[in-house]
Formats: sequence, C-alpha cells, structure tokens
Amino acid sequence: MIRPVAAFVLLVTSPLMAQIAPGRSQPTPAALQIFERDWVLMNWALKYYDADKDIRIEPAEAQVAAAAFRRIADADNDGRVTPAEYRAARAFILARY
Ligand SMILES: [Ca+2]
Ligand SMILES: [Ca+2]
Repeated sequence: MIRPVAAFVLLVTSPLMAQIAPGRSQPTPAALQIFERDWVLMNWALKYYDADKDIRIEPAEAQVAAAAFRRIADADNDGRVTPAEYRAARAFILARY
C-alpha cells in the first residue's frame, strides 16, 4: 500500500519542484544571453570576467559579469536595468574600457 502513495506524492510534487529550482538542469542563464547579444558587453566581459582565460564566457563567468554590469547600469538602485540605463551603461563601457 505504501508504494502507490509514494508514486502519487512524487507525481504531485515534481512539477512544483521544477518551478522552485528553475535552470538547475538548464545551464544557459539569461546572464549569458546579455553578452551573446551585445559585442560591447561581450568584449568587456571577456576582458575582465573571463576567469580561466579561455576567451569564452561560461555561464558562471556570465553571472559574475552580469552582476557587475547591473551594479554599473542600475543608476537609481531599484534593482532593475531599464533600456535607458542599459544604453547609458553600454555607452559608459564603450567609452571607458
Ligand atoms: Ca572562460
Ligand atoms: Ca534602475
């Protein structure tokens, strides 16, 4: 009698688990896409955040670089980078780095 109950619990809880831990099995975070989309940010990330110097930004490096970019870009510190803040930060990086 225990077995069917356990199977039922697993069936019910597994979609919930998938929602709680998104991206655990999918190692391509949004952080990496920021840099793949924009060569200015990619060059900047490669210069300062390519920790193993293989001239590639891995997901873990992208997360560090994205966090650093957010600190630069989020001028009003509301935790979000608006398109205007993004453009300003991109221009700043392009001019300075
Ligand atoms: Ca690397
Ligand atoms: Ca902001």
